[in-house]
Amino acid sequence: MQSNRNVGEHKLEMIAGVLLLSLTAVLVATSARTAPVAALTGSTGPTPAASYGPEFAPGTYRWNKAAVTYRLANCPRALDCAAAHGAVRTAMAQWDAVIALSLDEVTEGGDIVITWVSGNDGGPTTFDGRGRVTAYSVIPVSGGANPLDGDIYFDNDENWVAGPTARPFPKEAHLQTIAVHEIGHALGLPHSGDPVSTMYPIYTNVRGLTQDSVLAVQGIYGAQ
Ligand SMILES: [Ca+2]
Ligand SMILES: [Ca+2]
Ligand SMILES: [Zn+2]
Repeated sequence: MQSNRNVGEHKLEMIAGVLLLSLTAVLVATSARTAPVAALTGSTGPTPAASYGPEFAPGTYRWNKAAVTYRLANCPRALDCAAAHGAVRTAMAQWDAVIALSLDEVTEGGDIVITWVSGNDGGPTTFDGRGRVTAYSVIPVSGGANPLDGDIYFDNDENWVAGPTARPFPKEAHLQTIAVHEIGHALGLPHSGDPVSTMYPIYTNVRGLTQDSVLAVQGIYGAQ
């Protein structure tokens, strides 16, 4: 997820497998740099290459199992840990409620590992401090075979909030909204061009799980 300080927006972002070793991942990373969302990126200011969204159909990359686990590996600096974890669990539950794939929390291991990191102190990429990029997630390009598949990283320098948010980004970053978007990627969804969609790459306010994204994910895993 990414942002622009001037217009108070942030662009939802992901890692398109650029750091994974498979040929498939390399192809994804290459196509990502020419994805349609690049134009949107240009309209909101300078953007690093990694910010461009993926270019693939929903279902191209998916988990090859009926149950996927997730683990909250740590806590953000700016937000009470229980509130932060609650926001992510709520986001997870929204997806879990609509698909045949089950998403279960674990305290060790886990398919989708969720971590708050600062700068270059962890994860496959470097965060940029308060503002701009707020989160990355890894598309499950290996179907779960690669440990990085599905992992989600939140920028620990953002001012994460749970519940209502009153101040524009980057003064506040609404965790549940960003988590819902990133989990969509972790399940294999690309960006959407529809500005109201969960998977639209630019965020301006609190957003939930939208019907287009529900239908897209049900197309991959089947309805609950
Ligand atoms: Ca940031
Ligand atoms: Ca993983
Ligand atoms: Zn995104």
